[in-house]
Amino acid sequence: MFVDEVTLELYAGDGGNGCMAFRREKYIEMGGPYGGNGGKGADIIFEADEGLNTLIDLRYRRCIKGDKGGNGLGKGMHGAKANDIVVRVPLGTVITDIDTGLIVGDLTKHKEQVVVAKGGRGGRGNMAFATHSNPAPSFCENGEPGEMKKVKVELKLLADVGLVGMPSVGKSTLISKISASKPKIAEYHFTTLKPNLGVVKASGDRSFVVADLPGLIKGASLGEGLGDRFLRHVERTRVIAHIIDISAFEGRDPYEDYLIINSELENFSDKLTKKPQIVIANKIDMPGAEENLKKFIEKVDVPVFPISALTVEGLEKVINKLADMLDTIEKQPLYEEEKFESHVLYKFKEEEPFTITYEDDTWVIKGEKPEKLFRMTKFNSDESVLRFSNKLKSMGIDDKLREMGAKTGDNVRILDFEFEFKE
Ligand SMILES: Nc1nc2c(ncn2[C@@H]2O[C@H](COP(=O)(O)OP(=O)(O)OP(=O)(O)O)[C@@H](O)[C@H]2O)c(=O)[nH]1
Ligand SMILES: [Mg+2]
Repeated sequence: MFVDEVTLELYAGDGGNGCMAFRREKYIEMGGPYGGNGGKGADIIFEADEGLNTLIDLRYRRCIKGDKGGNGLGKGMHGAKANDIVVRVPLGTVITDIDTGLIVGDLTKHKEQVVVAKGGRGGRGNMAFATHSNPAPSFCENGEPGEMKKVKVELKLLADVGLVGMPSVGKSTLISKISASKPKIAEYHFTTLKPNLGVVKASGDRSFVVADLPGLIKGASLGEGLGDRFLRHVERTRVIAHIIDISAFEGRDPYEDYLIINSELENFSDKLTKKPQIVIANKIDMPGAEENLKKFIEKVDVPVFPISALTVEGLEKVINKLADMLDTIEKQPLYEEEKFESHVLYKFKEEEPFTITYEDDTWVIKGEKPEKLFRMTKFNSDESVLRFSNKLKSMGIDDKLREMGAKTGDNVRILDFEFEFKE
């Protein structure tokens, strides 16, 4: 099975909790705080692997979870960092964050990696909080929660030229003659059910990659036949080679075929109509093909190359023409809208750090920052509660509550924690 799209839920590992402990040893009085930090939670990393060519391994996974970092321990021992999870995918894999619609990874080189969901940092132990003014803090932090992301993982084959056309026009026959690729060839429609790639050698030591795709028919964009889902692979090719059966052996008019396929390309994406295209008129060896070719050329204004994939007539000319075209077309950035420099791409939503609403006589605070602070606080000592409220104050939450009219004694809630507002 050829799988080229899956959606996954990723849960990076939470950080380990910090530890609260004090040094207790013979002859050492007031040993001081001695609780270590928690370890970092597991990142979820995607890595390109040239040995893979489908996303089938991810098909039934649906959700990937990273381990939590180790908890900190007494005697100043830090928790162990969790092992990162490395998800191997084929070259040409694009990972999109479903919630934001942003592309978070586009893996095109062997061993290239991208951290898609970051593990939480470990919570600090009380040793880390010691200061001059508070040399023996009796509080520690919980680990930071790991990132949670819903992603779409898509495979977009990396080819220079995409072969598109109606079924049985000879796309697979062509790739089998110009490259080492050996796809199935037969006289019935939809012989090819998944894309095939082949490397083609041209004159002057040049080479390029061709993708043979399943056939398209009228209404492919509406799901007819195999539908248009394989056209995603053409989105990143540089040239479209449009194959038609100029022998009209099956009774269809080649010019009509040409128009139908172009309108299916257009329905799929504007990007496809902007790509340079050549027409390859195949099966020129058949009776009547030459006359059809003359009529066809009069109607179109794109270069037309008559060939016979069967007898290999005209193949050299087409190959060199494609190589010439590729020489003049720069390898474009894959995503013009989303250029990214390094392999790690993080974009955060520009948002208010928190929101406050008044519901059922309670001030409800929401937002990633205060919620994270809540999750990382261990409410087991007065000191840690005090630290929590000081942090809220420094985020500007106190001021905002006052501004909105909160009074001493009012209820305030973060997640499921309720407390009273104090002036
Ligand atoms: N006479 C002649 N027959 C050809 C030529 N090229 C392909 N054929 C025949 O056309 C039929 C279909 O060829 P394929 O290469 O499987 O066609 P396809 O475009 O890959 O078809 P799908 O995968 O079904 O979309 C086969 O029987 C081929 O032998 C040619 O140049 N001349
Ligand atoms: Mg085929």
